[in-house]
Amino acid sequence: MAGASSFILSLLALLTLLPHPSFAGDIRHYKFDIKLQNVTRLCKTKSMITVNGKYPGPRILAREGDNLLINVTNYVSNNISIHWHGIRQLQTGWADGPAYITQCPIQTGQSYVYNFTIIGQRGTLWWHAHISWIRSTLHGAIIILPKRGIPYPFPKPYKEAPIIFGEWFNADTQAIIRQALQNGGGPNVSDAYTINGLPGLLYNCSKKDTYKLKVKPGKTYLLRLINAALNDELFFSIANHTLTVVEVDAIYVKPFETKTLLITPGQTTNVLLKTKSSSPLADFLMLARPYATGQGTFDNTTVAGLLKYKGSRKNLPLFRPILPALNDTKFATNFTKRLRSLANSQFPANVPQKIDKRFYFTVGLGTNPCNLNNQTCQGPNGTKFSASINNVSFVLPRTALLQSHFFGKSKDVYSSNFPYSPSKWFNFTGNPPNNTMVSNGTKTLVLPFNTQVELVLQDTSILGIESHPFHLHGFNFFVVGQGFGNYDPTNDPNKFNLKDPVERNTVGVPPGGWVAIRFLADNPGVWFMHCHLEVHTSWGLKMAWVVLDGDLPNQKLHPPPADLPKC
Ligand SMILES: *[C@@H]1O[C@H](CO)[C@@H](O)[C@H](O)[C@H]1NC(C)=O
Ligand SMILES: *[C@@H]1O[C@H](CO)[C@@H](O)[C@H](O)[C@H]1NC(C)=O
Ligand SMILES: *[C@@H]1O[C@H](CO)[C@@H](O)[C@H](O)[C@H]1NC(C)=O
Ligand SMILES: *[C@@H]1O[C@H](CO)[C@@H](O)[C@H](O)[C@H]1NC(C)=O
Ligand SMILES: *[C@@H]1O[C@H](CO)[C@@H](O)[C@H](O)[C@H]1NC(C)=O
Ligand SMILES: *[C@@H]1O[C@H](CO)[C@@H](O)[C@H](O)[C@H]1NC(C)=O
Ligand SMILES: *[C@@H]1O[C@H](CO)[C@@H](O)[C@H](O)[C@H]1NC(C)=O
Ligand SMILES: *[C@@H]1O[C@H](CO)[C@@H](O)[C@H](O)[C@H]1NC(C)=O
Ligand SMILES: *[C@@H]1O[C@H](CO)[C@@H](O)[C@H](O)[C@H]1NC(C)=O
Ligand SMILES: *[C@@H]1O[C@H](CO)[C@@H](O)[C@H](O)[C@H]1NC(C)=O
Ligand SMILES: *[C@@H]1O[C@H](CO)[C@@H](O)[C@H](O)[C@H]1NC(C)=O
Ligand SMILES: *[C@@H]1O[C@H](CO)[C@@H](O)[C@H](O)[C@H]1NC(C)=O
Ligand SMILES: [Cu+2]
Repeated sequence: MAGASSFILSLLALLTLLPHPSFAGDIRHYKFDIKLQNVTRLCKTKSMITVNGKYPGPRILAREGDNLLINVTNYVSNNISIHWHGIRQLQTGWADGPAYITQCPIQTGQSYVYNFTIIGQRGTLWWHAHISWIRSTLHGAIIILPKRGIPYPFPKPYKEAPIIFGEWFNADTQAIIRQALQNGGGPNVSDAYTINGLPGLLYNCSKKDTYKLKVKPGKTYLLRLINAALNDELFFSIANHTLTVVEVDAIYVKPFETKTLLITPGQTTNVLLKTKSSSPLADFLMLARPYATGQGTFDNTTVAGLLKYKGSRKNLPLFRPILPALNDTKFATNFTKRLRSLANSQFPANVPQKIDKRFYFTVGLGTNPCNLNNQTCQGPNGTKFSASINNVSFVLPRTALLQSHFFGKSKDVYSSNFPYSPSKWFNFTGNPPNNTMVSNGTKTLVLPFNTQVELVLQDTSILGIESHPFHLHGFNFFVVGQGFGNYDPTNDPNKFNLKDPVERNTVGVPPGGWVAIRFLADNPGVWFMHCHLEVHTSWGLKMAWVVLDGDLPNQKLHPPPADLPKC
């Protein structure tokens, strides 16, 4: 007996010493040529940055365990980098993509091969440019099938369809954000939302650009929803149909039914759509429009797609779903509280239980002094809009953090003193302080390998309460609690769900409230964390974690690939 158990123990020890054993899949090559393409929507033609001339960009199809080699070549004048949103990038932070965090951008005429293996993940994710506002046109779906022979934990769908929500701007988004950052005001809003690149029939000059989902009666379809919009959380609903939510951010959830769902930029949601048992003599609109909580102006238009039953006639009556009010926080709260991990033996919820480090971050807007000679800026009271975490507005370095970290040259690039908790305490969700000026810096927080982290993100009322969809690179996290008002460190933890909380990579901080997340820092590298409303990221609502190597070989960041772009 003793011999057998010590044999098993040494086998286990051997297994942990081996490099990640999970690369048992295929090698998949993709070629991404970044080039300009003329695209016409709403009767406006725009020369836009695309991958392979496609808008939205090409779909990446892989299987859990596959090694992806994506050769990105930049044929446009802008610098480019691409992020594989939600892919954990275990030991391969070099392939994560945020510009000046894990890599310098790919310059004009250069190529970079993103090389990563999909370990322990399956579901819907997406890729997008991670530099300035280029992701408005540079994004696409990543579909990761389960390993061969492993079924979905829900009825096998008859067919699948990606539903990518985007934002169409008649103007160039680069110019929009450049101008806003210069004059300090809020950037111009989009002209339309899109489903798979199409604004739909509710906009002028757009009837022919309507996404159509053609279905058969009595079947189950898997819709892979992705919110690729720049600045807007969205409500989505299909008239006269109920959706069953089965997965978010490539993590299966306990299935539940809903007529309407909420999806923030950065999030993905898989739903089952069961069609009616016989062909109804009707067509059905699928609509999406914003959930908006801030005080700024926003694009309040509605994108429409059509659900059509095959073989049905023309000129059928058209039904329209009822969406929540633009500011329906009650609905948003109710919906997000229904999301629960499967938490079974096959798909356990490994929630960190013994927390090593606790952090409390305030997130919200703020201001910078106007630095325009002779002029007043267009932000609040003649200032410039800014945004911060714990009053630090993050300044991107000129070289990438990950290289600086790996080569031990961080001294002049970043500091490691990002505050654990707010430096100035006030009633965060009460009356805001008179002084709304923020500080700035390139500050990080260092975590030893395998630190169990708890982080509470607290919205502030500075320049108005607002929901912030927070995205963490390199990890999934568990959403263990959320509430309104100020987080109460004495009483709120008693209400945490440590059993089956939803696991994801992007979570909405409730407007005027807080959310508590937990993650295990088991992935060495430098990992960006930011609001996925692009305008807030641009204003500085971002920071980075530095996770140190562990002792074992499979706990260390790989050395950089030879073709890593230079600054
Ligand atoms: C886009 O349209 C412009 C103006 O019509 C034209 O000069 C240009 O060649 C077109 N570009 C592409 C990539 O088709
Ligand atoms: C990537 O694509 C570029 C452009 O086609 C090509 O020149 C380069 O050799 C490719 N890189 C690799 C590693 O295949
Ligand atoms: C991709 O990276 C792995 C290590 O993560 C390495 O073994 C492999 O050779 C790389 N592939 C290519 C084509 O460079
Ligand atoms: C769709 O829903 C509306 C409102 O609930 C209802 O009046 C109508 O009969 C339904 N139509 C079909 C074809 O299901
Ligand atoms: C959308 O915004 C415009 C301009 O602010 C406003 O006139 C209109 O009433 C709004 N529409 C809806 C549906 O809220
Ligand atoms: C939502 O908007 C409506 C109409 O614009 C307004 O009457 C209501 O007070 C708002 N509700 C909240 C919670 O802000
Ligand atoms: C919350 O969701 C449940 C389940 O769908 C529903 O019955 C209830 O009416 C919802 N409450 C609100 C306030 O939306
Ligand atoms: C500032 O304003 C003065 C008077 O209007 C003008 O002469 C000067 O050129 C301005 N300076 C700048 C930098 O715009
Ligand atoms: C702008 O200034 C006014 C008057 O000084 C003040 O009441 C208000 O709070 C200020 N607003 C902001 C956003 O700083
Ligand atoms: C914070 O402000 C809110 C809103 O004004 C108020 O309800 C709450 O009592 C305040 N909390 C404290 C601790 O003062
Ligand atoms: C903020 O300004 C208001 C009015 O200008 C003043 O009454 C109040 O005392 C100030 N509060 C602080 C904390 O300075
Ligand atoms: C950071 O703050 C300093 C001091 O207030 C200021 O001079 C500098 O312009 C700021 N930098 C950025 C990028 O906002
Ligand atoms: Cu935000």
